[in-house]
Amino acid sequence: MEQSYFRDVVNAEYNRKHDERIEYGTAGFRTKSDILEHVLYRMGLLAVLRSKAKRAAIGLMITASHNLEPDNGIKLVDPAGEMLEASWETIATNLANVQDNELISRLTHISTNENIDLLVPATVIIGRDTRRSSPILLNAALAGIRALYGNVTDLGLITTPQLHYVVVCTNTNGAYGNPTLQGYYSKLAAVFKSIRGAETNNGMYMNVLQLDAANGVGAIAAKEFQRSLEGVLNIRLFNDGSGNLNHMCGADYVKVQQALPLNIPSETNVRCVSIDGDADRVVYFYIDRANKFHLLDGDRIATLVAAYFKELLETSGLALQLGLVQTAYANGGSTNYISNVLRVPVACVPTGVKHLHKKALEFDIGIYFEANGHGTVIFKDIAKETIKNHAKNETLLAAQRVASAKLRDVIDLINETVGDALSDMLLVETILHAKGWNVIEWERSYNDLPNKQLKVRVKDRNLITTTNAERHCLTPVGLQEEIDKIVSKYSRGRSFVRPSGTEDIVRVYAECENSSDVGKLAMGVASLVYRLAGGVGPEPNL
Ligand code: G16
Repeated sequence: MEQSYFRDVVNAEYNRKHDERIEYGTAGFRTKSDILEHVLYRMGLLAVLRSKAKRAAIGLMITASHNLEPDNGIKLVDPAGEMLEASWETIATNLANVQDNELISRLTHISTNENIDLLVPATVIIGRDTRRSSPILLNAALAGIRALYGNVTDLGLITTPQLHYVVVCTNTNGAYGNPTLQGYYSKLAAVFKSIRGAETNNGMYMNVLQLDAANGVGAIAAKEFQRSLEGVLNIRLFNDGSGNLNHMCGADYVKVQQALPLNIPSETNVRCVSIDGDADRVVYFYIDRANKFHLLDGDRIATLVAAYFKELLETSGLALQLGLVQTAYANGGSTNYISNVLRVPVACVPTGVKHLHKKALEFDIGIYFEANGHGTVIFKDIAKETIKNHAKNETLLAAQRVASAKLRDVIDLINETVGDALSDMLLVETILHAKGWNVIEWERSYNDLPNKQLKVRVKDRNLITTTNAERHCLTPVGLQEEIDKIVSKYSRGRSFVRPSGTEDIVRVYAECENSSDVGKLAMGVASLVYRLAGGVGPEPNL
């Protein structure tokens, strides 16, 4: 049965056109768009097998998220809206790299090894971002799905988190929400409005927000919210698709450069927000009276959310376990605040929301955010049940009742499947409104340590290996010792290096107490990477 089932998969149009090896990285396959066609075709094939294996709909998202326009990529979304299971990442990498004449035998091998019943019907839900290369790559993926007789729901232009949302809604028969874009918009907008109530402003909180949409697909979603929330939250939209994708704008640019994105007017103390190219990351920022730029990144969002949930749990009298997950990029100031002031348990895992999500599942309420603004909150089913039942309890005191109802309602504002820039933004706005805070009061909770990120080009970034949630470098041998020597010269200094899983570079992170030293520290470590790990091109500089 198996060999013959795969007989139609050989398609000369989607043969490999180069021999470059490609890996399923931090967030799927991601590289120059012109070498991806055969990979997309093969991922169409694989998505069908994954759907049969799980007897559920699978998602395929065509995007390179924060990368610049010439790149593209693809990631698979598992049935509960989570990232593809790790063991299938290896399967995906192997399938993407086999020679054309081995394609049938590799597919046969996967189906035997994974015990897949090929008679089970398959459904693949597919979406794409606004890159020029996305339609061609979409055709390749569709050809792959059809070659294995899979059913397709093509959602067209869609943000990554919207695709995750539709996948989980489809697989839960609508229990998580209506499996359409309209379902997504109306669920979030309705709950946002109902929590906010009639008072659109509160205390120092003003309902005006400047949004930089990175010229990406998120602009389409932002326009929907701009329309449906008018008067409740007034969104001024910039970089709405007419300029270059992620070019000097968007969440990654703002986070790494710690600078205003293009086109955002520099208005004193006005709350601004940047999302990235596929709207799964969000950071806030503002310009103060002295024209100084202030960043409120994923760490700030995580701490704001954690403090809010902690307060609601305490007031409502619920004993649910709250936990927060970060990565090595989390600013030392935030980790210190979470552990010593909020007293919420905090865990550190490797980069990639797949790792954070998995760890967050261990808590009743797990909050996870990368410093780059990628994150969400997830709830155990039992925690949701407990909250719902508690809110119904008629013997509660008034304050307990109000807090329990808020907890119950806010769950619906959160896209639990994966980090969702727009849902996260609505959550932040809800919390700031509830507290009556402007952006300055939000920032007051703790001080960030000055920090800097650099990128270093090397011949082969995979020569750098790390351990201890990427905080310690194992190879090249000797590099970590040299990093330690430099770091020891700086008060509260910390630095680490790791190969990126989405760009062909090594990332360097550094932080220390003194802002005038942080550039020197980052440069010192970047030069070490350049010298000891095979740097290519010009030496790194600030
Ligand atoms: C992706 C991942 C994030 C990760 C980022 C950078 O984000 O989803 O978890 O932090 O890449 O990863 P790396 O440092 O390995 O390049 P996005 O928004 O680009 O999909």
